[in-house]
Amino acid sequence: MTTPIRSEREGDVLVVVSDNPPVNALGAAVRQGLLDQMTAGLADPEVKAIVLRCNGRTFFAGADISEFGKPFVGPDLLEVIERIESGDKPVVAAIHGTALGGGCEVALGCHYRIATASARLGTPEVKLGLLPGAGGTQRIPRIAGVALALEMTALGAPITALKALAVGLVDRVVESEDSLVTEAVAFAREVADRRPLPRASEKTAAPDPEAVAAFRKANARRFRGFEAPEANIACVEAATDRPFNEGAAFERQSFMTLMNGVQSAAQRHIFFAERQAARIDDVPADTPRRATGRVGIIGAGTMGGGIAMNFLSIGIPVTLLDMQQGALDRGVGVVRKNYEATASKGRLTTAQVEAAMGILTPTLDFAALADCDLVIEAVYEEMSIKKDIFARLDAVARPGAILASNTSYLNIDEIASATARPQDVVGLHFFSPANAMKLLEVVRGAATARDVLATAMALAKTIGKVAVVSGVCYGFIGNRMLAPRHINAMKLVLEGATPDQIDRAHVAFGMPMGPFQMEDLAGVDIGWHRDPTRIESVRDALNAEGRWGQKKQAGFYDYDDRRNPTPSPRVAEIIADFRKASGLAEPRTDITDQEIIERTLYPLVNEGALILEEGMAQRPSDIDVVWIYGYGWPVYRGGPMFWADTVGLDKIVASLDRNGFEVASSLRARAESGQGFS
Ligand code: TC6
Repeated sequence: MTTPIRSEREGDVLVVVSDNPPVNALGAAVRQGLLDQMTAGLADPEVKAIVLRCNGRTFFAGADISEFGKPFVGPDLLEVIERIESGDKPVVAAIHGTALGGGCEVALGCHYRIATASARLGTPEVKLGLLPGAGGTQRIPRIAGVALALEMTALGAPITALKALAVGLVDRVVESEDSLVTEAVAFAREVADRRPLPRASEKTAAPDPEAVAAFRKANARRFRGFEAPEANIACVEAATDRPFNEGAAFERQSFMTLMNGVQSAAQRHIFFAERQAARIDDVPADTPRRATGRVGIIGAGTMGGGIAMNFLSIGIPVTLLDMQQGALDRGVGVVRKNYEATASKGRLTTAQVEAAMGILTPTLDFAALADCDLVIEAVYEEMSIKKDIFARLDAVARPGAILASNTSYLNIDEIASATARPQDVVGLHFFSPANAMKLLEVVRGAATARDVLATAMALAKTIGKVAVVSGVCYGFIGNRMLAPRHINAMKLVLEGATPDQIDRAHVAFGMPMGPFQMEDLAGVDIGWHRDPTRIESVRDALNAEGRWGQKKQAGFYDYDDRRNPTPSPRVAEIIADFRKASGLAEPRTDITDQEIIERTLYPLVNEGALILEEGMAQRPSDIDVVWIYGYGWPVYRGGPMFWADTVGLDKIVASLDRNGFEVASSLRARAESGQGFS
């Protein structure tokens, strides 16, 4: 068996090298190799000091996550780190790229650390529902104090090499990666005879109860529902009130509890699901990409402006087209205001704001789109308008330009039929606010060319989005699944649940907001027929009274000037009147949160199964990614399809049957065969 770990001699310094692409994950073979090489180096009388480095793009990026949840193959990482730290020869970690998780913990087990200026160190395990289980929660506070340890472990925030230098987590920083090995060897020689060896485990960490309390308070909202952050905090506290070995044992036990729990399984599922989503089954990874050096956007509204910011922020020039000067000016003004708001929080410099605004070209002239490589239409959701725009675009766009629509519901194939080049047409469905939301649904039309898809997926990554491919169906993946949730939430209201009760059940489940809060935010009037005399639903009745949502300070809730919602007595009356006028039964008072979840989220899962049956999503995990990044589904529940497995598909089918839903045949078949979605 070839080992990913080898060593080379530089005089009296042994350089141990890991070569385990793509990210030098610390899998079983790496751990064994490290143990062997360290043991040999420590035993060799010719070796006075050891340097540990990695080949490729990064230092160890952590434990090998794909090993988690499977039978363990030794040696474990603790043993490797213990061997390094307890040895009697100095070991210097030479860090480039990202020293993450177990990788950071290996580095902290070394006696010295030297890093390139661009390197970053971090313990992001909390994002996988875990904690740094190889001594990280015990060593970081001992070196850098409790406050930073909390940020690094419970928030999973990485730090730069310079910050690490300032707090003592690294000892030296070198400018360039080219000189890292030479400097590390020189450093190793410099410290070869220095004793005692600095061992992080031998330091003490001062308790800092104020920092812990302030940290808990500041992050209470962010941590809501998650188990791992609190476990990280408890371990960091343990570093301050017990000896290293006891703290490490506590850390180990807490790590195993998290590892065996559902939350971490869900978060690990999403880690891989997100990367898997980037792959399109029949589009090979080496498919050539088209140019995307200049982007055109049609429509300077909220959506168009938000989309533009994605490109401007990374230096891609944007031509922004609108039909009216006023709308164009407003759109450009909003983009500037958004950038300036970010700058006022210190997250952008004035120069960066001006650089972004400097590559934005507003225009009223369709012909100005002629030199764009990609044009994204973001106008009103009306097929005739979209077709008209695509016909005009077809006349001016250069051959080979990608023509995209940001439609959230409409048929991409019909839009493409307005052009003579349907192979160049694709849906790029951004989510609002488009500059911030991470999800991008890439809608694949019947004729969309493979290189257009490959380009869209790559571009999504460049602008920091997570892209998921959807087939052409009404609402694509996300909004299509949203529909049964909303329809059934409204049915429950007519049966006697209040909008507030339903929203609370969804928030308790872990969603950022419930269906009615979401309607108020998006606008209750979206899709309304605009005839105030035609009252066919509670929603019509709300709209007829101008209760269009937050923008009117009235929707399903009443809002104060700061947009704080309160349940609305007027809405309760509207619902009661509608119930009476429709001859519905007396309201029930026995509706529980469990019933709300079953009758709103099980139908959503059922719709997901239909989407898979029809081939509108490539895989169940893609659906999970859509819901995590597009709708704020709690990541610790792993997305609706993963969650469905944890509930049990048989239970879900039984509930759907009981409540009179038509169950997707594939869902029933999976439930009967015991085969889950993940
Ligand atoms: C831990 O350490 C616990 C310790 C306790 C010990 C007891 N394992 O993200 P990319 C794969 S927990 C396995 O596209 P980038 C990834 O799936 C771990 N595989 O690249 C992908 O595979 P694909 C703590 C991993 O340049 C490929 O590598 N560490 C791992 O955009 C490229 O990945 C973390 O949580 C892994 N640890 O970003 C760090 N990491 O090509 C997780 C990556 O087959 N990793 N892969 O799809 C990252 O944050 C990023 O990968 C990155 C590189 C910043 C290192």
